[in-house]
Parts: sequence; C-alpha cells; structure tokens
Amino acid sequence: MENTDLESLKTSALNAIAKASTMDEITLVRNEYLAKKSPLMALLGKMKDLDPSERAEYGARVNSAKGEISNALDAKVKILEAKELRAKLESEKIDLTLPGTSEEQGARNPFYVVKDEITEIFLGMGYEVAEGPEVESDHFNFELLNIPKDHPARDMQDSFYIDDNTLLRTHTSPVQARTMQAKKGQPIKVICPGKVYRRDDDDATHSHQFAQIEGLLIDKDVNLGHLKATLELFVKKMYGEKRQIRLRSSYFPFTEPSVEVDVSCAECGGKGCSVCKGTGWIEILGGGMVHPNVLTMSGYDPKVYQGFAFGIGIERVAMLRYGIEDIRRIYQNDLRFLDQFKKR
Ligand code: 2U9
Repeated sequence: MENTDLESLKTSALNAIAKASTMDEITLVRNEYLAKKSPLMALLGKMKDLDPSERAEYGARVNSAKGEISNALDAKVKILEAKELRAKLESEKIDLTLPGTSEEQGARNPFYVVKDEITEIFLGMGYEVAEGPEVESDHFNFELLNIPKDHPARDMQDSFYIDDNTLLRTHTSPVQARTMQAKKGQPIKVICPGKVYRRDDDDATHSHQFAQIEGLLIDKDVNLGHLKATLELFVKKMYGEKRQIRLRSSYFPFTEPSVEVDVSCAECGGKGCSVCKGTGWIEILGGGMVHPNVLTMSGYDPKVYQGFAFGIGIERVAMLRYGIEDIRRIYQNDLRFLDQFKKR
C-alpha cells in the first residue's frame, strides 16, 4: 500500500472528527474508520500478503495512523461531553432570586389556645385531667350535685333530654362526682374540661353548647383560703402578675359558701372602661367549698374531708381576651375570623 493511501485515509478521518459536532456524529465517524470492516482494518488485514521483511514497518505505519485517529476521537469526545454538560447546566440554571411558593399556614382557634393555656396552668399546680360522658344520667348530672328533682336550679339548666333520666350534661360537674366515686374517699385534685349543653336561647354571649373547665380538690383541712390562693395564682399566670382578684358571695347548690370571682380589668387597670363596663372588675370564675351533702353522697365524711371546686367558661375567657363580641364566631370556622389569629 502506498503511503499516500494511508495518509489520505487519516486526513479524511481527522477532518470528519473535526467536523463532528455531536456525540452521534462521533460514533458514526468511529464506526466508519475503526470498525472491523473499515478501510483501515482492511489495510491491516493485507499485512499477511506482504513480504515478511516489509510487515513490521507496514504494521507500524497503519497502527500509528489508527492510534492518531483513535486519540483524535477520544479528544473530541471529551470536548463534546464538556459542551453538552455546559448546555445542560445553562438550560437547568436555577434563578435563586425568583420568589418562592409558600404554603398557607392555618391558625389555632382561640378556643383551643385558651383551653390549653388554662389546662397547662393547673397541670403545673399538680392537677390531673379527668373526662367523662357528655350523655349523662339525671343522677350524676343533678342528684349527686345537690340538685334534687324539685330544685329551682334545674330551671336554669334544663337541657336536652334523651329520656326522663338521660340528658346532655349541663355542666362538667358529673365528671367530678364520678371521680369521687372512683377514688372511694381518697384525696382528689382534678380539672375537668369539656363540652356542656343548656337549653339557652342562642345570642351573642350564649350558645346551647359551650365548654367549661371545672376543678375539684378534696383533702383534709381544706378551706376557702386555699381556693382563693389557687385562683389568685391562676389569674396571675393567665392574665399577668399585676392582676388582682376579688371574691363576691354567690349561690350554687353544690358549694357552700359559694363565690363569684372577678379579676381587675387589664384594659384600664381598674379605673373603669367599656370592657369592664365602668366597674374596674370582670367576672371570670365561680367557685366555693364543696357542699357537705355533695361530699356525703359520693362517699366522703365532711367532718374529715373538705374540698373546694371552681368553674370557668372557656369561650368567655377567649372572648374577653381577644375582644370577640359574638360567641358564635368561635364555632363557625369562618376563615376571615380565624385568619386574624395567625402568628405574624
Ligand atoms: C362537684 C362539686 C362542686 C363546680 C363549680 C362553679 C362554681 C361555677 C360556672 C363558671 C362559668 C359555670 O361555665 S360557667 O357558666 N361554674 O361557677 N362550678 S363551683 O362545683 C362543683 C362541681 C362538682 C362534685
């Protein structure tokens, strides 16, 4: 074979490599010039027809051409790979300055914020949480709480009856009565949060369903001072160190004596404003010493054990705190209302 045949083959291969601009084209060139049936391989195959003295030099020339073509292919492959990578990076470039897409975050209903806060404060004082059924018997809802059949207090609380002896509970007090029966004369320190039902006319401050947290402590040597100190601590934790409380005498069938508890108005500091209706005080709680009849009926000797109890309306606390004027807003799940409680 003439040297020029090999040179022109090499030149045309190197030209084709130089022209190739994609990996596919490079593969085609590689196949054309280096595959088994390519002209270059055919030249190598001719070696056996040569005179043995010429073979070494001939083989070296063809192999050298083959090596040059192969090197040029490899070099081009590297260039094309780098080019492809650059194009890919360019097309997939992320603009970190674009505004992100944010997930809408909901807000907790103020009812649960307040319920959890009250619960936490009493847990911190060593109270346990007790729960009970919302469908109750007359016995637990009224009788054991010193509200017999003909008692006038029933009028205020007449509820939704399932049958003559079964009703939706009108307060969470039956949970405390159940706790007393379960504890069989042992000391008690519980709070009972939950829904209650009353046959009230619904208006801006009343709903046929609302929620209370009631508390009950029973032990030896318990007096009204313990109740006052407990509620004072609660009020200071809930409303701030500067708040004061005052106790006014009241009446509940299940406590004697009974008190209503006011907190000094945080809005005006006690001077009198629209929030406290000019009095400087806001009523937030009721309480008292557990009536001896209630203790006796559930198995505690009033000569040995005394107790105090209290009750707080969860919605009322939330309404006062957040300036909610209509109790129904709390239950309606209207996003325009709930969005106002988002943390900003
Ligand atoms: C037992 C003994 C005593 C629970 C009490 C109150 C006073 C009270 C109201 C607050 C606002 C109800 O939600 S409200 O309308 N509650 O004033 N509750 S003493 O006394 C008990 C309970 C159970 C065995």
